[in-house]
Amino acid sequence: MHPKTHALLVIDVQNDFCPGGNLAVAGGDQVVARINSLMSEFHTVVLTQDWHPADHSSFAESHPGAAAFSILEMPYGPQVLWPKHCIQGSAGAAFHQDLRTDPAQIIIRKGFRAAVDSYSAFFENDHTTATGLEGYLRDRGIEKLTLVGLATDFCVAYSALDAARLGFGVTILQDACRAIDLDDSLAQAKQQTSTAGVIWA
Ligand code: VGL
Ligand code: ZN
Repeated sequence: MHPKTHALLVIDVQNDFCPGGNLAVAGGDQVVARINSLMSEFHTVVLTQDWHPADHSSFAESHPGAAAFSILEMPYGPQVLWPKHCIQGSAGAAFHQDLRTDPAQIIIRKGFRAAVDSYSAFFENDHTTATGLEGYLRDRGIEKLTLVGLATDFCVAYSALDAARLGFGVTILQDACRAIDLDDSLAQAKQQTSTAGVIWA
């Protein structure tokens, strides 16, 4: 068992990021068993859920003529346009059916504002709007985080980067994550997070 000051943060293990889903990550379902067993090692388990309205601005479908996986300049910076995914209340937004959810003491939903995406579990992509997770973790005396889930190079990496900048000790367990790897995004994510002090284990 890890000390009580060390929490497990499980990012977006949802059907749309698993094979057959609308934004399927290769091998996304392969992380479930490992994450389930890791949950038994932590006193505090946090789950996150990507949770978009149907007209979300990060969807290519919201921008007529725009191709999926192209980049659009938004008021808050460049944004990848994704296929529609994780629509609030849909089967695609549900957690993978085999993921243990009972050990989770809080589920953080993100990306529910149509105008701004949220890769990170801490801040939306404008880098200023907070989800409240920082306050929750600090109130609970959490100092260290282990991150797992989907996708390594987007929501896991952005969450890790913010957590490290906020002063948490952060480890990403690579074998419990899977990546989208768009245009070298995995290598870039590793580089950027490592510079911020994130440990890739
Ligand atoms: C994610 C792209 C869009 C993720 C979420 O969970 O990594 N990626 N929305
Ligand atoms: Zn999303």
